[in-house]
Amino acid sequence: MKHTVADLAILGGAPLFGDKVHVGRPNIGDRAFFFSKLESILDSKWLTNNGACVQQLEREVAQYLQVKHAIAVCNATVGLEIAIRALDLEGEVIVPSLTFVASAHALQWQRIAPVFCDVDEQSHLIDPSCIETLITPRTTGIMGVHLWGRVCDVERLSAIAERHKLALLFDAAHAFGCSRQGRMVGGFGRAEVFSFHATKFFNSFEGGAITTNDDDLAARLRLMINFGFAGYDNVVHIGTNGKMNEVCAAMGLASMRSMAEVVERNRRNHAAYAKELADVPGMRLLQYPATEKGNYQYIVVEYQAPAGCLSRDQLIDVLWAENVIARRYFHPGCHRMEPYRTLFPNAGHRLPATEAITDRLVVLPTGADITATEIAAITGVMRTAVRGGAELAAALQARH
Ligand code: T4K
Repeated sequence: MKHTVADLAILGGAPLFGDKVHVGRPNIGDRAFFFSKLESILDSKWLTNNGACVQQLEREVAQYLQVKHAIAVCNATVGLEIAIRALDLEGEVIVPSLTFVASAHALQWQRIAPVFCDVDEQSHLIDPSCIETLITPRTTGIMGVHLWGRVCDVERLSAIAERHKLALLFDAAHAFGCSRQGRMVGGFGRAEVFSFHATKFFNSFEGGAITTNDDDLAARLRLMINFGFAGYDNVVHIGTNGKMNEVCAAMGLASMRSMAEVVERNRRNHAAYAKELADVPGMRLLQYPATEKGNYQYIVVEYQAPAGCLSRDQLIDVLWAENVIARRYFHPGCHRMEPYRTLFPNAGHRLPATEAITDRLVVLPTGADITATEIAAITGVMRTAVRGGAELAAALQARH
């Protein structure tokens, strides 16, 4: 434990961890199952293009999410691009700026302008009360993002979308296994898109899924992920290559088999962080609703530096020196990244909550590899750093 400022690695003490402890460390699913699947993939000589593992993963995902169609894709970014095209979106689409840049890029990549909307300061989710003022004759859709695995106010968003005849799509990259009022994420809006990237609690190395209850849309999505082929030599639609391969699907199936264990571990980690951070000034740990299913995959802290204490960025520097690779997700907000900063230089004026939140965010490591003792050590550093007050802040300032 680091009880004094002088123990901190940034001031010359030994780092807390010999090896780096990262946010986003993958959870490795059932290894024996994965290896046996690899053997059968190699034996079958069927490596991609709607193979047996992909089909099995799609069935299992659809059943788990209680949705009619789950279409496996190579990653969520391509999944979003395909869903956006399949829904015929064009012109402008309303999307939060507080998200991973892929949500905005998936639109801009297709020359659709992302119109950035503010979020609710407590939940970090798109604020429905800000949406209607952003609607113009060019608006064709709303893309909600279930950030951190917390679920958007789907009822209000659906009502707005219906009233203005807009398509409602969800970036559900963070929300696999989460529910709202007992309904699993996957069936909301016209379609939802999940990420199974290595850094997600449920991973297929790279991958994702588009889910929908709309049969026609599902048929269209299936054509689009495979160049528009509707059988040998028969192309009936414009398409791309969005397919998931068999090895990724096998990893997804292995993750499926260890998912409950990982979620329980994440839930316990979250509770441990909550207990440890309760007495640290300036820290607010984002909570997950206890009555819903959650995946607890992000430990998100809003740090508002008490007067004179070290800043958020200094706190991150302190943690990195200890080999705790905390992140500032999703700083500085999409609207401050290119090309959006240049295209929409005034967007920040209507995003006060986003601007405030992005300056406070600290995302901490969790997952199957982190122990309660390590969490106590990480939070101990944070406590010592904040208690170091003005003296530590000045010492860190002097280092720059
Ligand atoms: N929408 C939202 C809301 C998203 O958050 C994302 C992705 C998407 C859409 C798009 O989904 P995909 O197209 O990726 O399926 C990472 C992930 O690459 C990205 O998938 C994720 N969100 C985002 C939140 O995080 P970076 O740029 O932070 O990655 P990187 O390389 O810095 O790695 C993150 C941390 O994970 C590091 O501390 C190292 C650790 N790590 C990473 C990998 C890949 C490992 O320990 N092992 C690994 O194999 O984007």
